[in-house]
Amino acid sequence: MTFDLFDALPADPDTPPATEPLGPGAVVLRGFARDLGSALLQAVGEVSAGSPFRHLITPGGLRMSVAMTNCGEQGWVSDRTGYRYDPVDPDTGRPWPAMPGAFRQLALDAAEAAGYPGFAPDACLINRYLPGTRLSLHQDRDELDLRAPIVSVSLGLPAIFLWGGLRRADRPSRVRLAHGDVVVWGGPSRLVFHGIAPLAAGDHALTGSERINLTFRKTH
Ligand code: MD6
Ligand code: FE
Repeated sequence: MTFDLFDALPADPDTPPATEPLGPGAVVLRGFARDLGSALLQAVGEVSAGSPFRHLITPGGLRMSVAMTNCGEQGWVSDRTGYRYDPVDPDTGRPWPAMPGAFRQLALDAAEAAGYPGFAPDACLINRYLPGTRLSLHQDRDELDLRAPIVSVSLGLPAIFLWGGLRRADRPSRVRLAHGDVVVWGGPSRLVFHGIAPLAAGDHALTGSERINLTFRKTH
């Protein structure tokens, strides 16, 4: 028989619960990636040395305020012709940098902790925010397999995540995401509208004035 010493400790009223439900099939894992933060950010630097951050153009012709790059077998891109996943970085003409092992393992572990075992992402979109950068409400629906969840990792400055509903007009709730928080969602919430409110200025020990977000997807 085994028992865990920590089970006997009373809950600390000042410590928020580690897992916060967002909606059906969707959770925030508070601080899940915090200890990996500097290693993940170093790997982001290596990825962006191969495929630099860029401001994509939406099909409507607008320049996105978020700067993006990708790693893995597929990368999410947008241009005047639409949104797509592409195995080749259109800016370099080469495949996207490989997904670092630490990224793949974190995505697998976070998905499992949220109830989605065996998550095998083939794409990691990396978003970079500076003060004022925002991401308007959208659905992630360019992936062929909508049964797989999405795992989203927040690093650096905190942001307000807008969590809406299945209709664009549904009024979003506001959820603060801090360095190391991981959001996992799938199932009935997979097509929920979501976004990021304009980033507030700040100074983070690891990223200075930036927020970095990693979103892992299974696209094929
Ligand atoms: C961000 N995230 O947190 C933007 N999409 O910077 C997303 O758009 C997103 O966090 C799908 C699933 C999780 C996400
Ligand atoms: Fe999204």
